[in-house]
Formats: sequence, C-alpha cells, structure tokens
Amino acid sequence: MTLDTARPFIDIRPAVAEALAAKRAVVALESTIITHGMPYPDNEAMAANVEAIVTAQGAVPATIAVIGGRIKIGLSDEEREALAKTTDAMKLSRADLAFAVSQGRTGGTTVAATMILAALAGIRVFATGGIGGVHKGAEKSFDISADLDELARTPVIVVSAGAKAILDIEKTLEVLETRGVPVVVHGSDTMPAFWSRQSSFQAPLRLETPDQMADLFKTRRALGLEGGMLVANPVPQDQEIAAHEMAEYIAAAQKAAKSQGISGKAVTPFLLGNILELTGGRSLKTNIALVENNARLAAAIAKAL
Ligand code: PSU
Ligand code: MN
Repeated sequence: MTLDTARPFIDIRPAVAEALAAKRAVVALESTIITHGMPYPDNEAMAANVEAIVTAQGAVPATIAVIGGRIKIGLSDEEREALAKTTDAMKLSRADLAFAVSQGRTGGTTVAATMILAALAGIRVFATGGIGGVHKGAEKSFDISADLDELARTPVIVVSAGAKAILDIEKTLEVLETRGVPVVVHGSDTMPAFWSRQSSFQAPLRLETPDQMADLFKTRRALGLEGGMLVANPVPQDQEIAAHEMAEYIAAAQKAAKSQGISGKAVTPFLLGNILELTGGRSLKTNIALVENNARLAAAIAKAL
C-alpha cells in the first residue's frame, strides 16, 4: 500500500495481500464491465472465468469494486455474484469514487477508478476489455473519458483490446499522445478496434512479448516518466467481427442514442447494449473472448515484472 490515509477504507483479499507481500504476480480486473458492460448472467460468468484464467496463468486476480462504501481489492465469489446482480450500482470514475465511499454506496469501477485503486494497493498490471476515450462528436459534446487522463498520471499497465470501436479512435490516439501515454500494440502494426483486429490506424508502438512490455514499463519508471501505459491486444482471429461489419451496427446504435437523447455516463452502456441487440448477441461473445485474451497477456506481463 502506498498511501496510509487510504488504508481505513480498503479491504484487500488475503490471497491478494499475500501475493503482493511476496512480490508475486497480481492482475487487477475492473468491475464497470460487470455492472454496466454486460447483462446478467453473462457478466457474472465472464467475471468468474477471467479470474480463473488469471489464476491458471500463475497470477492472482484482484477484481476491484466499491461495495457498501468499502473499497474491495479482490472480491469473494459471493461478493462478485452479488455485484453482478446489483441493478443500481454506480459507475465510478475519479470524479465520484470518494462520493461512493463517503456515502456507503456500491459501484463498479471504470478503467480510471480501477487504475487509481490498483496503484494504491501496489498492483501494476490491469486487464480490461476496452478503455474509454474520445467519443464521436466530442467536438460538440466534450465527451472524453477520464480513462485517458488516468493513463497519463497513474503508473499502471492497462491491457485492453484498444479503445472501444464506438469511439473516435483517431482522436483517442491523438489525446493519448498529447498526454504522453505509450500505446503499444501486441504483435501488430495496426491499432485494433475492440471487436475487430484492425482499425484504419497504425500502431503507435509495437512489441511482441510480455517481457518487452514489462521492460518498457520499468524503463519509463527509471527515467522518471510518470503515468501508465496502454497495451492494445487484438482479439483472436476466430472471435473477431470485421470492422466493416461492426461499422453498420455502431452507426445504428449511435443514431438510436442521439434520437433518445442519451448523454454523459449513460452513453457507453447504452451503445454496448444496443450493439448487443443489433448483433444478436455476437458482440457480447466477442467482448467476452477479448477480455479473456487480455487477462492471459496481463498475467504474463505481471509475471515478467
Ligand atoms: N470495456 C468493456 N466494457 C465496459 C467498459 C470497458 O468491454 O463496460 C467500461 C470501462 O469501465 C471503461 C468505461 O472505463 O466503460 C468507459 O466509460 P466512459 O466512456 O463513460 O468513460
Ligand atoms: Mn463519457
């Protein structure tokens, strides 16, 4: 733990605390994907499966959430199941994390909030599906995810399948570059687009192995460069939905969001839910596959560190 004043608010699962004390590999997992990213019971099955994958790779999983105002670094099976069924959980980012704690509320932590709490607990690697980023039309809505600022300031490696393709990937990459965040694509010259292996944008940086990624993180710290880094891991080929096919669904979902006046925090969950329906559940299967793929890579990076 790096901040003594935070200690009274945090419960660390014994298995996670032991692994951290022994300097063994730990992988943080987020919980907004459970509370706002997928419907029940797929969310619970996904969350349990991803933890099992991290464990099978020889690392300790720590799903992070806020439950009744307590910050949880690692959930028990019962806590995870209850969270997956909670219908009124908050979606917590940097702006409202302390509100949930001070008010005794329950919430899923976004990439930003999970990074903050992982860093507090001394966890350096975190697996998710896709980060938040610059929304399409952000020049009017100003909707830019706090995930990007968090990547710039908090020293955690975030393993993702890129930015969700519902976003403006080009503008998201521009903001990450401006804020000094390395974006490393795993084994490809092309930036992935969440459900698809390819976007129309080049990989800012490319590395092949978990060791190389761990080395980059260590080198950045040795040079005094603050902040995290984003690893973009393309979804496995047999699970992807091609970008040209997704483009149609994304455009239709965006149109629905606009006509229903969806804004703010509700945008991402609405679009994901809408795309799930439009694809007849295919997008959800791909989403689950890519999270599992990211958990595998994250565990390997955590071990290399
Ligand atoms: N990845 C997924 N599903 C999700 C999310 C990511 O596969 O639901 C969540 C993450 O928690 C991310 C959040 O931080 O969506 C971004 O929300 P916003 O665009 O409102 O910042
Ligand atoms: Mn937003």
